[in-house]
Amino acid sequence: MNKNIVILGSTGSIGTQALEVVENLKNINIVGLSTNTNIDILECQIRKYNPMYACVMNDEKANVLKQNIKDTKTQVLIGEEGLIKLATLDNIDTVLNSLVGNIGLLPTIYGIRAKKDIALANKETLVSAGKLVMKEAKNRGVNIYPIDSEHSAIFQCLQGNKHSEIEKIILTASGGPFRDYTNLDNVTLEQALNHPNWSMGKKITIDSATLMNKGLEVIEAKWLFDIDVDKIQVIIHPQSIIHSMIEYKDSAVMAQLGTPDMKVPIQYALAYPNRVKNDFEKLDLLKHNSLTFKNPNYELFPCLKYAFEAIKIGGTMPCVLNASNEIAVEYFLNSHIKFTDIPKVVYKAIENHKDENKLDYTLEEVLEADKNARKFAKNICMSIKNM
Ligand code: MN3
Repeated sequence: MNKNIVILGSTGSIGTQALEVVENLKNINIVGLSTNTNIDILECQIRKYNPMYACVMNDEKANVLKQNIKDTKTQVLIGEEGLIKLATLDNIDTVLNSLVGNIGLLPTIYGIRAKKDIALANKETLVSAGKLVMKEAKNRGVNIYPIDSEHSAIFQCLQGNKHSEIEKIILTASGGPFRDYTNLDNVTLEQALNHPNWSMGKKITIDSATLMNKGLEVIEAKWLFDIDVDKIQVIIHPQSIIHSMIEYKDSAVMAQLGTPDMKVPIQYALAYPNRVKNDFEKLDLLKHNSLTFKNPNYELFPCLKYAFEAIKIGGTMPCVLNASNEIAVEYFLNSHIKFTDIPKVVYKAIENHKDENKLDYTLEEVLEADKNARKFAKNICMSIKNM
């Protein structure tokens, strides 16, 4: 059976790999693609896949693209409105959301409301509003297929087993480029961008270096798999061969292994429940002398600690954690603040938000908390920058 999909964020790391997967699967039609500003790559994709629609976040770039692809039938949409239109098109089955950051939230929510299945790489969506997103999905009978490698692993380990018999989830982390460091005061942007195992976009690479990525994934796992955070254990596994595990009540542990290649979880999300033959690199365990494990250092990587704290507080606190982190990472990427300032900004934003917090929330309250946290975090970053 053919499947019609849109890929939000098709020019990024996950988006381009998703298109490779689509080529291998052969039964998938690309109806829509989108980019933030990368219209040259998007134009190549349009000429190759002939989608009905293409969306560009940036107005000016959208107009340039319109001129450049006049000879094609693809219609150009603009901005968040365009993303929402893509996510709710009548003739699509699945929205693959590989947007970066909280911009992915509304297209996911509207996609779910239009009864589209979601292949989700945008973890910020679940961090900011996991409770809402999962409730909407449940009410409408929509499936959310994880694309994050750890969550795909957990999803795979769940097949054929009972959710009620899960004892705990063991979320593995590569530990990032600084996993063996004892002091991070003088680490550089270049070092932080140099991930040892995975090749990914800049934002997630920095999040991996601070371990905020793992913190966001703890929250993502809590919502995706409806599990108490106290039952989620983070463990550093530098080789990134075991992508995560589930321990069941009978003490059996299920693990999913593979080379660190995002195309595997992307394909599983798009082909589920089928396993389709491909030519991706096979795992050769004989090339790995050992698989090792250790506890994360919560003092050196406080972002991970803050993520656990934020989800335990609940309400819009994880949204504030995520929003302030997005801003701090942006300032770090522009060399305006130091690596060790990132957790400081997040901590201040959490402290600032404490009094306003409540357990349940509406979409409007999430968007409001997000906006306020960004503004607050920007002010903190500016004061650090000008110091
Ligand atoms: Mn991951």
